[in-house]
Amino acid sequence: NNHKSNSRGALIVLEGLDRSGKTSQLSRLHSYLEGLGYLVESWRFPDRNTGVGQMISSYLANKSQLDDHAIHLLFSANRWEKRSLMETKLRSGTTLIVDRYSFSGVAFSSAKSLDIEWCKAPEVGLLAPDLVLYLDIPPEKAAERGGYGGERYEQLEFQRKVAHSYQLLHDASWKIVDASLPVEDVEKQLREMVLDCVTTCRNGKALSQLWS
Ligand code: NYM
Repeated sequence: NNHKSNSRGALIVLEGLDRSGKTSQLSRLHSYLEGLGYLVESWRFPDRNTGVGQMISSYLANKSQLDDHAIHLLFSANRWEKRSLMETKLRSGTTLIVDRYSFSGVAFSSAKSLDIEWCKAPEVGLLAPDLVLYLDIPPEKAAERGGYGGERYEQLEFQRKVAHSYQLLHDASWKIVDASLPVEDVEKQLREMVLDCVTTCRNGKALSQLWS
């Protein structure tokens, strides 16, 4: 593989309901890309390691209460505080595969009846993903998988609303993958899409910004 020194990494986002399999697919993709010789890092939002991330974590654990708008803006701030590092990594050739991004932000908050355009506004100017992979699973099926951790939002009734919000949000550029399929089948589909994206970015596709 002839890695061009000025070629950039790809920004790849996995989205989906809780228990849709994002986290395990992410780690499989990570190993796959690494095995092919790519520079790759796995990220996730919320990033609970920052000060803002700790406030979010405490909210999700029901240890603190926050106004719906305020927590929405904290989730967004948590992405903004990582934006410049994200850009540096991408421009230096590292591919980032990210567990949740702005789409989770909008889907979860608008499921609480916040206005969808209001929810999108603080995300404008963040880096746009080169690829959004949506792991599609019926809320009932995700709930059957068990392991809802007892955090805020991890309830069937709410997840149904989130699924609806995701439907309003996605556009033709998203790749929708049937996450009810066996893990290996999902993995196989994701590998192809990811490889295609990484190649396009290496060949000079420009970085762009949300929300256009
Ligand atoms: N979540 C995640 C939001 O409500 N807004 C956001 O912007 C993001 C990134 O946090 N139930 C919700 C979705 C999840 C929860 O995520 C924690 P995870 O992937 O379970 O750590």
